Parts: sequence; C-alpha cells; structure tokens
Amino acid sequence: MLTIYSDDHHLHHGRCELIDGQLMPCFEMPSRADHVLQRVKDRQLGAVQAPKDFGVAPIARVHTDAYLDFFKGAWARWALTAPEGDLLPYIWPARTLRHVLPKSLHGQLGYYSFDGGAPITAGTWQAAYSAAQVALTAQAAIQNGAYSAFALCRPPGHHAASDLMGGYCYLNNAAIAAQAFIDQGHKKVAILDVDYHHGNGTQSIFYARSDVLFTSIHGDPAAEFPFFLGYVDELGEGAGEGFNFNYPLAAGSGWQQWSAALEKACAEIERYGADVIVVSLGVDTFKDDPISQFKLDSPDYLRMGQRIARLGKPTLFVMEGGYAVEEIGINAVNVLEGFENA
Ligand code: SP5
Ligand code: ZN
Repeated sequence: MLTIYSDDHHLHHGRCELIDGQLMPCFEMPSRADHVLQRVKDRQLGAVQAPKDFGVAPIARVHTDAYLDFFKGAWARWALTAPEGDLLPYIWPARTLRHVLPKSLHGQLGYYSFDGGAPITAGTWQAAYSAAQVALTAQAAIQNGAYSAFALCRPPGHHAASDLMGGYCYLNNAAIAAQAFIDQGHKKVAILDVDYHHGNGTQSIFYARSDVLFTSIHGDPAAEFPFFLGYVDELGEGAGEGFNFNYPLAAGSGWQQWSAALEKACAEIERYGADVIVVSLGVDTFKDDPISQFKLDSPDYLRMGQRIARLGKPTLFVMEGGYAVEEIGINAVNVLEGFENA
C-alpha cells in the first residue's frame, strides 16, 4: 500500500493541554507520526511518497474562507504580542452569548474553536495545510486507480468542522478527501470513523447530505469527549436523513463489542452502495491508550483491516488519533496489513 507522508507535521508541536485540572504536555505530539512512519518502513508496507500541492481550493470546499483566513493569520497576530506560550482559546460563545465575530484575536479564536485542545503554534497552519495535502495526494492516488492508500496525516482532522478547530484538529483531512472524491465524479462516498472519539467535525460537515455517508464507532458521548455530538439518534437531516450512523460504546468495550458495532457500520455501508470508502483511522481504541477507555489489543487491528477489506471497495485510510505512542505504529499498520492480506 502506498503511504503519503510529509515531515511538515514536525512544525506543529503544541506545548500543553488541560488534563484533569493540570497543564500537561500535549498528547498529540510529533513522535506519533514518526512511529507510524517507522513501522510502515519496518514492515515494508510499500512506497512512501511526499504530498503534491493541490493548493487551498480543495480545503475551501470543506472549510469556510473566513475560518481559513483566520487560522492562517492567527499566529502572526499572536506573535505581535511577544507571547510566552501557544495561542489557546479561553472563552467560547456558549448558550446565552451571541455568535458575533469580535475584533479581538482571542474573541475570534473562541468563535472559531469548540475547546481548548487545539493550540496554534508558529508552524500549525503549515503542518495542518500539509496534512490536508497528504490526504489529497492519497485520494488522488485512488482516483488514478490505486485500490488503497494511506494518508499519514498529522495533525489529525476529524473533530474539525467547517469553521471550528478543536480536539487536536484544525483541517478535516478525511472530509477534504471525501469531498475531493465527490468533486472528481464519485456519487457515493462512505466514511468509516474508527477513532475512539466521535468524529463530530466530519459528521457536521456532511450531516445534511446524502452523497457522503458517515458512520462512526466511538466512546459513548454521554461519558466521553466530545460529549455534545455522537449519539445514536443523530441520523442526518434534510437530504442527509438516513445517511448518518453513530455506534457509541461503553467504557471498557473490547473487540467483541467493538467488532459487533463494526458489523453494523459495514452493513450500512453495503446497503448504501458506496463506491469508495474513507477510513478515519484512529487507534486510540487501544487498551493502553492514555486518554481512552476501550480495550482493543494489537491483533484486533489486523481483524479490523480484514473486515474493512471485505467491503470490497477502494479504500483511503486517513490517520487520526492514537496516543499510546510506542504502539501507535504497530496498531495503525496492523489495520493496513490486515486490509492488504485479507
Ligand atoms: C483526534 C483525537 O483523538 N482527539 C481527541 C481529543 C481529546 N481531547 C480531550 C482529552 C481529555 C482526556 N481526558 C483524559 C483523562 C485521563 N485521566
Ligand atoms: Zn480520538
């Protein structure tokens, strides 16, 4: 399987996030992608290529121009204040507040984010832009006839909505790739989001559309981040009604519960008749993940890949979460090897 990868992800290295009342080093760190790349090489998964540059237009098919302009320019505005730390939001337009766009940098940051988990550093825009190009380059490989490809994206994307960053995500790599498939003539794209966390950004982007099916298996949002989206009764709206399926699972779920949900998601994807599949590949479902509560073990990821392969469709894998850094490479590449060897 072809892997697309850019070293630019190193340009994004947030300093800290708020965990259990303490500022901790960011779990979403550069060594994550380094470990996955090393495993791709160790296992000789296939060629590793740098992304092409498709420009901002395919990103702007998913994200608003105002959001992209803000994100691109935010660090320069922050740098004028000679800051000590990363640019992090500290207020959001929650209930009872107006959704106006203030003039202030921090006001605008609150407007364009939904949590404090997406620090902007000097290199964040470039890293996120390159990650989107990684996804687009892998998408182009499939468009040009490859049966599968791996977009080794970092930072991840599935929490990012059309004009919101959060949950370590800025640009929604999987959604950008799915939209590119549509724009290049595909009629039915299915997204299978296997990250531990609900892909709230991806769901929201395609919620009113029937040309992109969204399915997600994740920690029950009643108890788990992102808390405010990802419930079973979210089935889509308008033309998108019946094209969104969430499979929330309880903390402690292992392969038995997880694979049963995967069967249901695969049944919906087959019923839909997708002509291409985008997998939001998070491996934070691993038993030793430091911020998650599922119990998948490394061999389960081989089974995951095998089951996805049985859908029998061209498949784009887009890297999302996974914070057990030592095992992230084994687990992510196990999915890809399971897929290839099915
Ligand atoms: C892409 C992705 O996986 N984003 C996940 C963002 C999760 N952010 C919230 C983390 C809260 C972790 N709380 C863990 C408590 C451990 N004691
Ligand atoms: Zn996650």
